[in-house]
Amino acid sequence: PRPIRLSQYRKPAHRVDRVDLTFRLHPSRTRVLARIAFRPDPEGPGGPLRLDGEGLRLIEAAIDGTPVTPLIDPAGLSVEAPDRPFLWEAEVEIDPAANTALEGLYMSNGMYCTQCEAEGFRKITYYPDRPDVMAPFDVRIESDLPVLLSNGNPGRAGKGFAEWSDPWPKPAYLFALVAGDLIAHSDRFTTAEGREVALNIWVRPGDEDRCAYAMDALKRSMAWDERVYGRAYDLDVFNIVAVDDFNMGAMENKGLNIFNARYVLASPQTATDADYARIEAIIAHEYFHNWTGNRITCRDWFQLCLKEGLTVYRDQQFSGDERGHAVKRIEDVQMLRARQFREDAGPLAHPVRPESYVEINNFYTATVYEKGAEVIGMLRRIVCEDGWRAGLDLYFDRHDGQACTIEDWLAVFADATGRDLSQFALWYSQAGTPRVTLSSRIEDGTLVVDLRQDVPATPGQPEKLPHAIPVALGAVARDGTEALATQHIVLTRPHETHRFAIGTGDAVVSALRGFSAPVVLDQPLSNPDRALLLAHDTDPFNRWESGRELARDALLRMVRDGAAPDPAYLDALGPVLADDTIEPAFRAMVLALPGDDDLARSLAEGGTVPDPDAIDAARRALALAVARRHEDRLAHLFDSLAEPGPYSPEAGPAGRRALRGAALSRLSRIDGGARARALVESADNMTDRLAALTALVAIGQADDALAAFYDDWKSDRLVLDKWFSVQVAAAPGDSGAQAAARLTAHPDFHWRTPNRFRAVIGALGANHASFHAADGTGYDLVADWLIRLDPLNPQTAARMSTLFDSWRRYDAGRQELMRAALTRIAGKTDLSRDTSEMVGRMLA
Ligand code: B3K
Ligand code: ZN
Repeated sequence: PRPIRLSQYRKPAHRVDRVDLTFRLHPSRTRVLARIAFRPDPEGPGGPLRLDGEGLRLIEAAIDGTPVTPLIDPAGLSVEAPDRPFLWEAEVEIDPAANTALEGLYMSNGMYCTQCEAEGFRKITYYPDRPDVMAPFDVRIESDLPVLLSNGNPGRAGKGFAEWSDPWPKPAYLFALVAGDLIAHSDRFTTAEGREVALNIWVRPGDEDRCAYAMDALKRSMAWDERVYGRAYDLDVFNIVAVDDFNMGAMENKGLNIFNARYVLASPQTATDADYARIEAIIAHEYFHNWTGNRITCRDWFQLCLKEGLTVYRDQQFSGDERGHAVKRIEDVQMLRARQFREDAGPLAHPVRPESYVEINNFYTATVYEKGAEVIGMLRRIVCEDGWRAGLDLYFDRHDGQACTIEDWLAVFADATGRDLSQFALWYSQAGTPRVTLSSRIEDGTLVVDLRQDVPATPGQPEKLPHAIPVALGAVARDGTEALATQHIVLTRPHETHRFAIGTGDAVVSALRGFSAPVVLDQPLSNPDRALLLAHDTDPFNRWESGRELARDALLRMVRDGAAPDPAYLDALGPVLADDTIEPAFRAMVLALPGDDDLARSLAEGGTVPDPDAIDAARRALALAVARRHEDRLAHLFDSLAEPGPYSPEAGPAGRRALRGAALSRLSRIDGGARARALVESADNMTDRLAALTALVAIGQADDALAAFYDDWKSDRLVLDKWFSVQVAAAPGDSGAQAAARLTAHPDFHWRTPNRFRAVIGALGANHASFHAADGTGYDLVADWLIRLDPLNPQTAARMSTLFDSWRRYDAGRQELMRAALTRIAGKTDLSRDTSEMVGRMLA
């Protein structure tokens, strides 16, 4: 198929004034009756009525009551239509039970459910399925199922039917319908504007006691958006539904958010602290979309970052406000580097606003989402607080009810502040992670900082222009005091020199504080300099970063030169571990080592071919050395951090559990697993229990604990996902490949359910040494399963194929094996458009 290009955007020929849908639900023969009021757009290209449609059986169609016979093709239909407003009526039949792709109307455990973003509505009825066509929707659902839901406010309901009416014009991708035997966990919220909103979280019977946290997160999100952005909710009900079969996290359908059950359901016994934090973040994210995404949507799918980057940015700010910004920022940057920097460095690199795609579902990426959010953060730093507020107010004011572009977004900030943002706009069009090289010296009480920027070539973009890069920097004197408070500069040229008066003869520059831009910072710091920053930097991000760089340096020398664990690194950890004034969650992050994939990327960037076995061995040796060197402190932490009283998911206790779990994982390497074995039995919550189980798997001592865990949780699908995942993700050396092979033969491996598929195949991809097992068993297993999944669920198969994206980093043997695996996938007959685009880009 030919790529779709941003440059070829054309306005729609027809606008929609109103949509009226009736669903007669049936598992294999659902009838959808559509009455759609169309109007030619005088600014559009004209021509016949063109509607998107896929996999629909057209029963009959009429225009203004006169039957018509449209010309049908695999992508939709065309029919002559009058050059004035007219009513289109069509009846189609669809087969939800046969829909394994989980896009359009499908079934999950007897429940009907939809997923329309990006282009799923065309699998429900014929429609101009593009985000710049917005209309109010009225929906009638006919079914004997007890709960029938759609967007907007409820209307009439009776035996076997329910009606819904959504007054806010919306694009079809925000349409949703749910029907099933569901139970609500209900609450209320009164908006700042005085609107009484009924809140419901709909779940399968038996899950209703696991909704309280999601509901609490929803109410906090609603209050936060009013407080921070002045945005109130705009309907009388807000419904959330948890569904077991879902391709991603959740979906922001207007007034009817649909969630992967794992991002709704939580109880202390079944969910970890990390699960609670993710639930809070995703509930907030989908809720925030109501303004950034729904009220103001995207003109076309190239503008996806308009809603996603901004909404990720907003959910990150929310979580930071709720849980503490220092730790949240570190988590976000770790994720950005692990996923987005990796993407940006390989064959799948693309700009935050891509310029072409074959399958849009392949562009819901870390670049669009996470780098998109970083671009928003940089914009805020550049326009400063007043400009940020003024720009956003103008955005909501000017564009409410519209489908917008990145140009519209930037224009509100240019207009509100009078700034020229044309160079800043390059962040949206240039792919690749810029490298900022920094060197500094002190001359006569002046700190002189030289900065250089390079933007690497990426597929299709050999040459780049310099970016506008906000760099926050300060300096720490040798005695640990702050020699220069944080300065904010914006690097705009390839080379720049900046001077700052400084009150000392010697200081260490703490650059890119708070990770002020999504760049790789190349700053030659000695390990004693890094240790100084780890001990004394006032910027928590750089404090953590310095510890991380010390660990990275130690590990790289172990891998490359066979060095012993660096005693200076081990020493530097001591004061941090012992300092009870430092937040436990932060100390847990300092204790964590860079991951294998992260180290592989460092090695590759430095010109060394990464050896997965050597990386794994080095990480384990360093963890062991930390345990030996700090046994007493770690044991003290483990003993003293046990939480008294009942479990609470709040940041304070969660942080203490994180530090305790980090201590446990180190200690398990020297106590033979004794502490973990005791904890796995005594734990009253899933966080501790899973931490203990993970520690046991990592030392190959988990057989009994895994058997007991299975017995306890075999009937709980979300916990069972954890049981599958931990055995693969935490397996030592390359043993995760055999573990995954064994588990894919387990009777509970329901591979058609994306959560279960990811729990095994995704976990194998996350275990670097196992995925890259030298004999290729990891690659083959993943390729076999992708080939099997692709015809049923192309979206999930295509997404998972990205596990192969860094294949060119490795040695000739592994490259050959990975290329063969990719070629085997590519050669499959009838490979989906989704997967073939991904594999094609990776092999290009
Ligand atoms: N907007 C959805 C993602 C849709 C993915 C389509 N393949 C969830 C979100 O970002 O909130
Ligand atoms: Zn989103």
